[in-house]
Order: sequence, then C-alpha cells, then structure tokens
Amino acid sequence: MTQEQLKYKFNQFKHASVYKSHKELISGHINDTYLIETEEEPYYILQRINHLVFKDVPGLISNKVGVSKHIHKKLSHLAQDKLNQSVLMFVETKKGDYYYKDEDGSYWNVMVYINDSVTYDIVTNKEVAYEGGKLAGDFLNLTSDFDASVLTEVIPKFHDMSFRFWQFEEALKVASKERLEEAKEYIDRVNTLKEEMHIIQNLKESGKIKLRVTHNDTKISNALFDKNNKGLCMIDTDTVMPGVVHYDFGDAIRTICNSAAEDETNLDLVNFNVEYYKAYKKGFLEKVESALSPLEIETLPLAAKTMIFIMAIRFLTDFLNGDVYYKIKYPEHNLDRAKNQFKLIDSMVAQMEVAH
Ligand code: GN1
Ligand code: MG
Repeated sequence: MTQEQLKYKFNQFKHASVYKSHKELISGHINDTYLIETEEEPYYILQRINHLVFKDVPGLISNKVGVSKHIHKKLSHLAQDKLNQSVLMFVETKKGDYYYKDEDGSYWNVMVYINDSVTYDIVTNKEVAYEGGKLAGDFLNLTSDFDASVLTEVIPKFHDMSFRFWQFEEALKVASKERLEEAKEYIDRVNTLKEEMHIIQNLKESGKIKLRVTHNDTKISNALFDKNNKGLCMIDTDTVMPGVVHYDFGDAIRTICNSAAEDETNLDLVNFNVEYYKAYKKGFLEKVESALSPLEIETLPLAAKTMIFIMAIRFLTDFLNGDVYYKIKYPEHNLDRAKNQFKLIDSMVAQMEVAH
C-alpha cells in the first residue's frame, strides 16, 4: 500500500486532520492496521478489515460502533480526557457510514488513536495482569445491558469447540503427507483432549451457563494501558458477539500467563505464570463477580485451558490447511504457534493445584 493510497483512504473519512505519515502496526494476524500521524493531534488508526475472514463487514462495523457508542454513553460522567482514553471512537466517512469500501472491494474503518497508551505482547509484571483483568471484567459489565439481539454473529461458531474439531478433521483429510508427519505428535494430543475440551461448550448448550455480550479476542495485546500500567481500554472489538464469560477470561489468561510470546519457538521459555493468573482473576472478579454464578466461577480454570487449546487446534488446523487463515512469517509459523500453546497447557496443568 503506497503512501498516496493510504492518504486517499484516510481522507474518505470526516476529520479536520492533515495526513503527515503512517506506520504499519503488525501485531494482528488478520487485518491490516496503520497508525496515521497527522500534522496536529489526534492521530488515527486506519484499518482494512479482512473480508475473507469476516464475511459481513458492514455487520461487524455496526457491532463495534454500536458497542462503542453504548460504552461511551455509560461513561459519559467521566471528564473528556479520561473518556477519550476509555473507549474507542469511530470516525464516519464523508458519506456518513462508518466504513469506506474501496474500488478493490476492501473495507476500511478509522478510529481516533488513544494518546499516551501502550500495549504489551508479553506481561512482565503483576500490575499489568491485575489491570488487564479489571479491563476485561469491566468490558463485560459495560456491555451487560447492550441489546445482544442487534449483534451480527461476525464469525459463526467462532469459539465453538465442535466446529473447531470438525475443521481440524477436515484439514487432516487435505493436509500434505509432510505436514501430517511434522505435526503428528500434536495431532495425537488434540485427540486425547477432545472430551475435556468440550465441557464448557456442553455447559453453554445445556443452558447452565449464560450467554452475554463478550469481546472474544481478549489477548493482552488488545488491552491499552497508560504509562503507569493502569488499564485504559479494550481495543479490537471486531469479534464482539454473544458468548460465555469463559471466552474472555480464558483468552486473556492464554496470553497474560504465557512467559513468552505466542509464537516463541524456544519452548523452555514458555511457562505458565500462576502469580499472573491470580492477579488477573482478582482484577476480573472485582469487576464481574456479582454477575457470575458459582458454576461460572468454578469453571474459570477450565476456561483458561480450553481457550489455550482452542488456539492450539486453530493454529494446527491452519498449518495442515497450508496457512490459509493467519498471516505467517515463515512456513512453520502456525505449527510453532500450536506447539507453543500445547507447551503452555502442559505448564498450566503441572501447576494446576495452585492455579485457583
Ligand atoms: C487473531 O488478528 P487478531 O490478532 O486480532 C484471531 C484471534 C486469535 C488471535 C491469536 C478473527 O486475532 O481469534 O486469538 O489471532 N482473530 C480471528 O493471536 O480469528
Ligand atoms: Mg482481533
């Protein structure tokens, strides 16, 4: 994407700013994301939504804009500066939509960049884990009275374990002999965990745990912090949909408690940090405990294992499919990500007695 092209997309949106330069932010695996630096602040985030992954982009945009407006209203008592840092603000196009569709059929959206914020791929102190828990818990609180019936299911069965197993089994049928061989040990591991990994889904389907509006992508790099490690705001609300509390709790733990990045290849560095688990859980429960049932709370440790596993099976499936879903930097990238997640499960299980 050339500078001129990006500038053109940016200028389809209603703002009084002048494009100065941009930086690509490369941490996401699906969309293309750019920080647009302007002559005068605010800066903006310009994002191309991957419409091969997200089949209904207008629905996705309407979800996230609706949820942001809802949160904005609920936080309107905050001082303007604080409010600007606490919720994403989407920018309309000059035509009055929240997305711009270009001549190639790509969809773009713009958000105001939240100043003085930092993100983490790896957590190195307890405070961030605790604050991360408060942020994710608060997101559930703030959206608890959002009318879920207006939400589009942007990726049907996104965290549905049976669906992920079905995709895995389909991938086994089409995978190359080499990839099947390379992944053999991990394919076997998927199968041994099958029953346990369906427990949360079964509870959901039997109605024993309730559906609520969930973020569904609560990895720690989707949380913004200020320079003093205080939580500011959850970002990347592309996958906001009805779900269960376990999705948001578990996916955050998957990244917060991993002592290494999710694609670290030296597995000795991949260890589950129980102290961060406790800190995150404390922050999370401080915000949502009163809304949760005893069964939901009791099954949170299983949520962590389940969400680590669901990413393992998804990375492995994509490796078997020949890397058609996630962005990769080298041919074994998806397999390495899967190995990393399995090592994290092992490390978590080894410490399970203390992980409550
Ligand atoms: C993807 O693109 P990004 O980084 O927001 C994925 C998540 C995974 C995550 C793993 C729509 O998120 O489910 O947890 O990678 N999003 C989608 O890092 O599949
Ligand atoms: Mg995402």
